[in-house]
Amino acid sequence: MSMPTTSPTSLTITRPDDWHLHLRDGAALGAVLPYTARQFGRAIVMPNLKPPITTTAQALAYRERIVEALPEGADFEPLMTLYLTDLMEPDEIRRAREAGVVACKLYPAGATTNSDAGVTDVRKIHRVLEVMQREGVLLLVHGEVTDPAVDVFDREAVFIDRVMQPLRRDFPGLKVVFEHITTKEAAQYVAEAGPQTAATVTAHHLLYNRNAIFQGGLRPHYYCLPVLKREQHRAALVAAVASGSAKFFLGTDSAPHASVMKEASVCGAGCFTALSAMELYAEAFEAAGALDKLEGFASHHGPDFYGLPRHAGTVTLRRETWTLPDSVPFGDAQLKPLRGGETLAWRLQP
Ligand code: OTD
Ligand code: ZN
Ligand code: ZN
Repeated sequence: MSMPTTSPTSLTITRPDDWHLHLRDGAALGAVLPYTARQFGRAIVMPNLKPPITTTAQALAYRERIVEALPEGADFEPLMTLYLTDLMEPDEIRRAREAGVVACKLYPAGATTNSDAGVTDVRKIHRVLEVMQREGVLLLVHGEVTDPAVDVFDREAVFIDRVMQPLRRDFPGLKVVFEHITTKEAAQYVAEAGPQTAATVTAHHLLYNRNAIFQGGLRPHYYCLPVLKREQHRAALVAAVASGSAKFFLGTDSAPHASVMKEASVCGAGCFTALSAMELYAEAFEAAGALDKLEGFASHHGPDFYGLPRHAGTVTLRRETWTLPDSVPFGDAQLKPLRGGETLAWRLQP
């Protein structure tokens, strides 16, 4: 079957949401929040602050700081999460649910930035997971084992066998989001899992493979966790989102670090993409010939899985060449967006 080749000059879609975002706190929060509030109607706010957000009271106070940091007139709702530790009490989950917290985040201890207080063994939180399953609180998973004997590039695939499969067996009714998937194994696992399992996919994992980290020298701004993988994995992620499957939805994992922390002998993990998130996703979907699937991915599948209403309003992306700033202010420091100083083909209006 031959498909007509279309190359639209603009694309209007239901207002999108970001189902995985790092906003930080204090001056950093004030610096990055306006970018997300312009791009998205809601965002799932990750709890990996220092110290982490482990109680309902902390989540509500953090929510308050986010709302206070919003630009005048912004129409944006932060969706709050709790950070699971070995010591989390089941009662805290009930309190969180009543306070409007929508999800809890499982960080295997030591897997990523500020995850040291994370869970050392999923068996230690079984009582908590039972309450989450019963109360309809989602489990968001950083899906990498931390076993130092496992190669960094294999940690996601090994996590599926060692943690995800038993977790799914033990808690079949729990809604689980496999966050920021990076491998063909994870894409296949989620596609074949039951309706209670979904995944977020970042723009950078759709656009780049691991060569990007080594292009002409070491490129710290392309270093994130889970780390970029081989081309066959990137291609599998693209195929998963281009299929239109409702199990895959948008989560930028935009994770700002001051450029002095990125361009250092020990480079912090994280790509800052919030400034041009929808533009980057549009580029990835267009390259796959799947622009018609962007709206489902960005605006429908996420709220449907979370059981939240889709937005009534729309946003428009226009085909327009523009140059991303090389860096933007970040408190007293500077922050370099992924692709900073380079041109993009799409631009979110206005
Ligand atoms: N990955 N950086 C961060 C979090 C994520 O695993 C993640 O969700 C961060 O800086 O908070 C990163 O590379
Ligand atoms: Zn993560
Ligand atoms: Zn993240």
